[in-house]
Amino acid sequence: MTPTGTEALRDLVASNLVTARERTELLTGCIDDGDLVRQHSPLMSPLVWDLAHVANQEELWLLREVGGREPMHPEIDPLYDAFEHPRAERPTLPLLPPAEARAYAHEVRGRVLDLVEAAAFTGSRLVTGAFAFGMIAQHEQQHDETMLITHQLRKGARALTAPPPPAAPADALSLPSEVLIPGGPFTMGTSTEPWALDNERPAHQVTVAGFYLDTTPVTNAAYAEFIADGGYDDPRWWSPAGWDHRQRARLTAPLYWRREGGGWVRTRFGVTEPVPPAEPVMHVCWHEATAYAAWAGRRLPTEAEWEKAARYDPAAGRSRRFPWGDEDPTPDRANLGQRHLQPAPAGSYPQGASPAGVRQLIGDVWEWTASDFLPYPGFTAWPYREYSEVFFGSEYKMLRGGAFGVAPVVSRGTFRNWDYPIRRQIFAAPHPPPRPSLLPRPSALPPSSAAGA
Ligand code: AVJ
Ligand code: FE
Repeated sequence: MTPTGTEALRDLVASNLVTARERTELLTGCIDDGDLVRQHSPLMSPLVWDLAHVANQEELWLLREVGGREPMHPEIDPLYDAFEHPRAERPTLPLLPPAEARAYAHEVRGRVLDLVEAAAFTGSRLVTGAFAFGMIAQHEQQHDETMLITHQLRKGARALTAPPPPAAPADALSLPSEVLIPGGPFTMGTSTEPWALDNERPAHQVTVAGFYLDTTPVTNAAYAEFIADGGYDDPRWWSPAGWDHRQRARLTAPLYWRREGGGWVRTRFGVTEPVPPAEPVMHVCWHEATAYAAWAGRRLPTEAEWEKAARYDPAAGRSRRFPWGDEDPTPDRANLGQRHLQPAPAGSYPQGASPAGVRQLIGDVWEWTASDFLPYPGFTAWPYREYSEVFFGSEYKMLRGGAFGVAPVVSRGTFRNWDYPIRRQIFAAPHPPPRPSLLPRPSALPPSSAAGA
């Protein structure tokens, strides 16, 4: 995504807006109106809210801010302001019904495409490099992932289908189990990526000690060993807050897992099947990920460690956009964009490996890190405080790397996601904890606050 020239930017903007809308239409078109207005979980909005919210944000930022147009329906703005109404309350609001929400989204989009035709992408900071347009394409895709999570929470017959990912490559089982990420300084964050969001900025130097990292995500098989070994019943592996939550919420296995016969089955997008052993584990909260890591004799990586492993190229001595280099994601490098409805087996995507040989850092599953959501030194909220700044603090834990449901436009080595440590509905996993016992200099471990320090 390094476009030059106005025409190239126009094409880039248009294609990203169209791709996002096709996905929104898929997610909102494969179920009936009842399922669009129903709340499938108190954690999530009704899907029809996401649809009109996406359109409303597009109208606010592109038609009003950039285009200087008058509001189309100012009376509906408060309904779709995420800060006015928590998700649990949204079903009780006088929301636009499905047909009207679709018409509103369609109307906004038509006017936006007219604006793109005439735009020069120079002048204000908001339009330079088409930032606001990229932000809105990313926003729609982020809500598409949210809608995918809602689909997974929804009870009932399968509505979505996609081909499975390719089988694991022949060398997946013979990879070294872990590799050394060398210690030293590296550049974290970015000041140059044109569509990077405020919390990814600015680029700054961070020093991490050397550490070992698994070459693949944690598999269902490995996680099932933790369960079989009594991991959920042993407070030794859990932090006090984690143990308290495990007791209260009666956690015994990842969300969607159920014992059947001698093994485990799980339900995904309306289909129940045996848990596939080689697939990366998902739907564990930060407390479970942390406990798993402790049981394995490890800990979760800090956010800085994760980003160094994913971006730093020791040969060139610099941080790159992705584990494989600076080129955009392609289907042979990463499982992104809801092309499949599941992560690929551990050891997949050799073309997407990092310089040290770590696979699947980008795509497949979000990875919980040990770090809190903190601003980088020199952070400034832009273009709105409610994207990142209001969430900074120790309440949220950082997720990195993106899952199979993350679109390429939202995917890069600097992208930062966050959620509460008790959340399990997201497509997240404990990949890949360093092994402190193998560290070259255990005393030199970074403090857990190293990220963004
Ligand atoms: C970055 C995924 C935490 O969904 O709450 C969507 C993204 N921000 N609309 C969220 C977002 C505003 C955000 N996350
Ligand atoms: Fe939003």
